[in-house]
Amino acid sequence: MALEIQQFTSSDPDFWSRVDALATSDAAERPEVREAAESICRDVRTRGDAAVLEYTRRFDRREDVADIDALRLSPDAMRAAYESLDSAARSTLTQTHDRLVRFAEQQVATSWRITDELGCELGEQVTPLDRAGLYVPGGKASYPSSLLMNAVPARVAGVGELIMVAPTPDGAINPWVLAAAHLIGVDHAFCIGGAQAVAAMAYGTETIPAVDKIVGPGNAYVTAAKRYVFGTVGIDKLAGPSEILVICDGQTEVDWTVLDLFSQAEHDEDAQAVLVCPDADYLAAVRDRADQLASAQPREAIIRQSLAARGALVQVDDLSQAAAVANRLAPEHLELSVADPDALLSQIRHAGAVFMGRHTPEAFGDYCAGPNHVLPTGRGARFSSPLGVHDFQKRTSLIKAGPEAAAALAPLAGHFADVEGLTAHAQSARLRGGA
Ligand code: HSO
Ligand code: ZN
Repeated sequence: MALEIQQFTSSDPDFWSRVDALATSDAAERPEVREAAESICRDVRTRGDAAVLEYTRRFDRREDVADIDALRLSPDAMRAAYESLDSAARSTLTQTHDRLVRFAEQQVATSWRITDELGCELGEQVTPLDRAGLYVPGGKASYPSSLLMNAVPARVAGVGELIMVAPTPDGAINPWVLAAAHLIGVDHAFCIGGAQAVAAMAYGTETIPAVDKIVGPGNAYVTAAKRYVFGTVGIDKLAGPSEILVICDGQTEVDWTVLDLFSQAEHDEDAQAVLVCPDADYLAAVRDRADQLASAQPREAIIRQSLAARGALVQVDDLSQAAAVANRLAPEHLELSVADPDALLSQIRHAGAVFMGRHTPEAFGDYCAGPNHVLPTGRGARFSSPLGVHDFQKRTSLIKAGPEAAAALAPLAGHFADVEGLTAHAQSARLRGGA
């Protein structure tokens, strides 16, 4: 079977429109999904536990559970899952956890204060959120790595309480998810999912505590629900399909490049893998080899579908043009598979995470390098950043004026207030000015 993937070159007259066409359009949410998610949210808001229980029994086929308490995951169950891992598994989990913690610790923002030239003290007080809700997807995207990626920055930020929800269709849950929850020290965990879990954490129910921010990826209903409850609570981002863009100079082992593309394509049929390279022979070699290697992959069907639907081999004039393509697409993951990645990095402006040099596959970042794998998708890297400690901290502004600073600020505030016609503002300011 020949590998199906589109290929085009910079000599094509419509080169840039073909590049643009690779971008994920923020696929207009299907109205029926949005309506269903919103009606579930409203129902949970009014009926609380009873509604959550009903939806869980129905959607997760949990007719076996009689009340919400039966959906609570006990700390003992989480500890037992952790303790029944073999030592290799435990060591992988803890080493990874510790690497993520060390990276996150670099991100902690601290309160600050300065005294300006008027003698006015100014600053910011940084505080962690009181409570965060972690959504752990079930089914094919139930990744223990994602639980760590979402929970570690929250813990490092000093969030007071972590509430975890994870759907358990037919009662099944990934034991590594439970073990990771133990390692993190999740405070409350419930076997619920979907829009009902998002609503429960946003509004609170008799049993499920209301949180201040909900993070973690989910299916279309979860995303629609997150969009709906935003404002009542914070949310991290609206996750779209995952993407990788590999820039290669044509000197990397062909198999390395092929498997890097596959590593993204295997996530799901909507995932995107793009290779940008100035060397036509290399692109041809990748195409041939990808076809052979795909046949040996357990997830061959997903890989082939994803490459056929959204993948591309793009031939450019040189590495600078490759950087321009990357900036245009602002990919979630960008590999610089070239001899001098630092030189090329200086031309990169928009990417969620950059993997520098031939020995740095995206898979390192997906699991254990340290940085977060929750990244902006769908060109979001133009304006947003990876999930991090800052998502779980907030800042409060501080202003402290004594008599001298007040005397200096009063005329400025007073003048502005006059212009805006706000007399009480003007008087309030000038009373402090001593004039
Ligand atoms: N590449 C995925 C993250 C992931 N990979 C989880 C493996 N497990 C989205 O960035
Ligand atoms: Zn991945």
